[in-house]
Amino acid sequence: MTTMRRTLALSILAGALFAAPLATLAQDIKPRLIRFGYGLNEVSNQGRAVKLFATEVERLSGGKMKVRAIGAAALGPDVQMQQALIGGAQEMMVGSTATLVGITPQMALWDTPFLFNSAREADAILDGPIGQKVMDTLPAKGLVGLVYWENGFRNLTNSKRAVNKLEDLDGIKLRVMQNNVFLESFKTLGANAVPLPFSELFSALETKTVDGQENPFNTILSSKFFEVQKFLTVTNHVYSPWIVLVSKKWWDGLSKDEQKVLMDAAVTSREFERKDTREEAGRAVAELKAKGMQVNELPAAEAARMRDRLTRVNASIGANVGMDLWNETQAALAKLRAAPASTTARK
Ligand code: TK8
Repeated sequence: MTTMRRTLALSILAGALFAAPLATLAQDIKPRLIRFGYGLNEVSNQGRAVKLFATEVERLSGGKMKVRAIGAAALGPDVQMQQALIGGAQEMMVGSTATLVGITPQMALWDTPFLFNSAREADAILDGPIGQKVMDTLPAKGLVGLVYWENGFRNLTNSKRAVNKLEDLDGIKLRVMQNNVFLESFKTLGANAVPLPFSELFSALETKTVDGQENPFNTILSSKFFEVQKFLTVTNHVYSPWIVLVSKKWWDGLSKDEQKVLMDAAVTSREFERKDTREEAGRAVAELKAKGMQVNELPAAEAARMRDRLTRVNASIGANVGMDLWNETQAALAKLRAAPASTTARK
C-alpha cells in the first residue's frame, strides 16, 4: 500500500468512527417535526386549539417534538390531507369525521341527523366505548385517531330566503360535505345538494355557484360567511365532531413516550377546544346579527317534519355502520336520557 492510499484508508476509518456518534447526537438534538394541517382559519376555534396542542407537545416533550400548524387548507382539503397521512407524507391533521366515511363507513354514525340532543350527550358517546369503537376502525386504514373535538351543531345559511318551513328549501343550491349521508339528507329535504370541499366554499357562495351551506355558528363567523349569506336558520340538524388524526405509518415509528406526549396533548386540547367552542357559540348569534345576518329559528313543528322525512336516511345509516353499532348507540342514548344529568357527569 502506498503512503497516500494508507492515509486515505486511515482517514476513512477515522471518519467512520467519529461519524457514528455524531449522527446519533444530531438526531437527539434535532426535534421531530410534525406537520399538522387543518381547514379553517388561524383565527377560529380550530386554529386556536391546534395552537394549544402545538404548545403542549413542545412543553411535554421538552422541545424534542415540534408542531408546525398549517391552517386554511394550505396542505389541501380534508380528503387530500387524509391521503397524505395514509401515505406518510404528512404527520397530523384535524378535520370533519364526515369526510372520513369513504375510508371507514362506521364514521357515518356521527352524520345521523338529530342523533345527539345536547353537547352532554355528544361528549358522553364520543368519549365513551362507542366513540372508541368507531375510532378503532382507523388503524386498519392507515390512520390513528386520538380524540374528538367539537365542530358543533350545524345550522343553515343561504342568500335566497328565510327558511321558515320545509318547502322553503326547495331548489336551494346547498353545498354539503363530501359525504353521502349529508347529500341524501338534504336531497330528501328538497334542496339541490352539491358536495364541495370546505376550502372552495367561500368563493362558491360569493360567486353564487351555490346559494347556501350548513355549519356551526362558530364557522359561519370565523369563515366570514356572513359577508356572502343573508339568512341564518337555526336548525341544529346534526352534531358534527372533528377528529384529530395521525399518520399510522409515522406513529408506528415513534417511541411509547412520544406517543404518550401526543395523546396527552390531544386530551388537553380537547378539553380546551370544547370549552372555547361552546363559549364562542354562545355569543356568535348576536355577533352574526350585528354583522347583518337575518336569523330565525326553525319552528318546532317544521323541525318535526324535517326529522320525519329523515328517518328514511337513518335506516340506511344503520345498514352502513352495522346494526350492532347502531343499536348499541341508540341504547346508550336512551340510558343517558333516562339518567339525571348529575349522575352522568362528564369524564
Ligand atoms: C374544515 C371542515 C369543516 C366542516 C365542513 O376543514 O366541511 O363543512 O364543517 O369544519 O371539516
